[in-house]
Amino acid sequence: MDLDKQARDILTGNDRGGYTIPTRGLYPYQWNWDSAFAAWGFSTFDVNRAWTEIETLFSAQWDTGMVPHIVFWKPDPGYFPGPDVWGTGRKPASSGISQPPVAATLVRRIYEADPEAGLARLRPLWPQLLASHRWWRDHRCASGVAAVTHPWESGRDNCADWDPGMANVDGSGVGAYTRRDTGHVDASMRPSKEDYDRYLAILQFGRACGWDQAEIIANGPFLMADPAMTFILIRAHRDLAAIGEILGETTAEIEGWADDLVAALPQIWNDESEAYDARDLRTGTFAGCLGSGAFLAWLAGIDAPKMEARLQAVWDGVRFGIPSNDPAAANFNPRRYWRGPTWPVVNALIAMGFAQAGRAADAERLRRETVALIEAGGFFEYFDPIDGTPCGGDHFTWTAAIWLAWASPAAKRG
Ligand code: 2M8
Repeated sequence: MDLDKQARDILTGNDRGGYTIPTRGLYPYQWNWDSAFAAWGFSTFDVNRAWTEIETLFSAQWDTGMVPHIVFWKPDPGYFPGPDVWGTGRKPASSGISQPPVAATLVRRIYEADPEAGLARLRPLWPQLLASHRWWRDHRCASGVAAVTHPWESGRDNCADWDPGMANVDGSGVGAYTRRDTGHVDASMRPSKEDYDRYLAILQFGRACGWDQAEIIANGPFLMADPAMTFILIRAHRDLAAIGEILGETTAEIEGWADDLVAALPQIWNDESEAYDARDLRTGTFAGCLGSGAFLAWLAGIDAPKMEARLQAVWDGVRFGIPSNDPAAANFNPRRYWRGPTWPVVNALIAMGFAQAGRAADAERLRRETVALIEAGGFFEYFDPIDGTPCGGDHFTWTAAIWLAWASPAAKRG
């Protein structure tokens, strides 16, 4: 069957009425950055539905400005940890952390694809987007670059990048619980029990302090500077400023937020590995990891000539796309989620950066390699970057979305 049609069918099949789930079974709720990608995909064939996806996500925004990483619209016992475990007391029920703020970047694209239809939808979103960016600025960028308070906040949950921070988290007292993820996909592709204990310990700290951000930043069990989040946020601030210009708003403050992040980048430059690197903000320790996070630099308009040779080695070390970890690293695992696999959705973001930097050949190579994965394996959550084996969940929303908006031969790439 035609892949464009299959991708559209996946988006409409995962539509739960105003919001899209990432995939049935494994992820039965609305996820923050998945929804922004879903909207980008919808915009290729139903722009009204694209705007609705974003509006539904932002309708769950907290009064603090935070857009939660999961919105639990309808109870589903098939996912753990659910709303009772998070205990945020919000309506609609949601988790207590956020996720990469790709919304402004993708909203700008959705608007530009059809400005006439978009203007009336863009205007009411402006204060919501602005409040969410201010939240990032106030609560995650106080020490310079963008930090994450939980690996799940990074969206690149199980990356080796988080190992130094996770090593300091005591997961021994979290109590008994039953995981659901390993009932949906092979346990060898998912995080270990020790990882889950620590994820829960961090969650329980947040819950115990009533999700008080000052307390979480000052004393929480996990706080790491994240290159990927920093690059995504720089790009998102610039896109938000461009949206502000369209709406006739003042944007100098937002540009200032982006400039401040750029000025803080030396904080996450690891001289030893000659690359941007995640860093434990409690101890100062670098993760010593090189993967897709560092290679989002170009998305932020950052040219990194010193990282060039490393990029080529990591990319040439696999066959398909840019991997989430260096294939030469001892902790590289091509199938365990985020510890080595390649993610079509991250490839799309990196390619956006390459295109912006005038690296058309690199953008095209990344697209072709991603197309090869999807053509042979289908619309899976992620893939083994060496032999192309499809991994994780099937009929996956963000893979279908980036197919339509970027990878497909029919996509209008701008
Ligand atoms: C994965 O994360 C969730 C927790 O948020 C999980 O494993 O249960 C990550 O890949 C994340 O980036 C993604 O948003 C989510 C849904 O696709 O799945």
